[in-house]
Amino acid sequence: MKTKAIIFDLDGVLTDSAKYHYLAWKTLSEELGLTFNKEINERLKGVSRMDSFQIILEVNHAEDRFSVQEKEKLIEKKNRIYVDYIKTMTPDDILPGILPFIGHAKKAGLKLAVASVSKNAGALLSALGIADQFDYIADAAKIKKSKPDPEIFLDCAQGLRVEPENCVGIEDAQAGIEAIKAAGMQAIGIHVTITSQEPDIHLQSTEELDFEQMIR
Ligand code: B16
Ligand code: MG
Repeated sequence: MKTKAIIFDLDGVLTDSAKYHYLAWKTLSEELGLTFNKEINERLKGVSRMDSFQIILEVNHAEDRFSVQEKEKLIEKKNRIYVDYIKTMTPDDILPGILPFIGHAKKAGLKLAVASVSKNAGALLSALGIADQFDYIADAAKIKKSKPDPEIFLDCAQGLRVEPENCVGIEDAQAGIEAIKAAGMQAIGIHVTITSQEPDIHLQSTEELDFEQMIR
């Protein structure tokens, strides 16, 4: 099947903002006396803010500790910590290999989209100076189901007016790989901690992205 579009995840693919999500959740968890570590963090990749907090609470057997309003306030607090981190980000924070890969794809006439469930995606893409490189950026506020549901990837395909079978998705999270495959697309994984479905191509870093070799 001919590739007509490439759909990028943001956190962990275009830039390493995943580390700031981790640090922000760690700060909040420590304040609340909750256990939080890299293993738990892996499960939060591609998962919405509230769903992420629910996972942390579940792991700590603390599902009933806070009311809905308290949870809303706490995730807002996590977001303020995260937003402070990403304020420091610049075009220098785009991961290696991404800009040449985007350049090749555009030259070949492919459409490009961003499938991030982050409500900070617009601000982050602007800070990186690449918002205008994409033909479509999914609006996380309109996406009802977190990855591994295929909703956000199907929304991007629709936004680009390209059939899912002609799309390639690039993800760093297991939930994202499952979402891409469930959408009927080809998946490129970047340093994914694989616990179930494997991507079609698995790379250790964005530096290994090679347009000529990987996109048909
Ligand atoms: P926010 P992605 C996801 O972005 C992150 O992987 C996930 O860790 C985060 O909880 C989610 O965005 C929501 O982000 O709190 O900024 O709305 O990987 O889909 O680009
Ligand atoms: Mg990601």
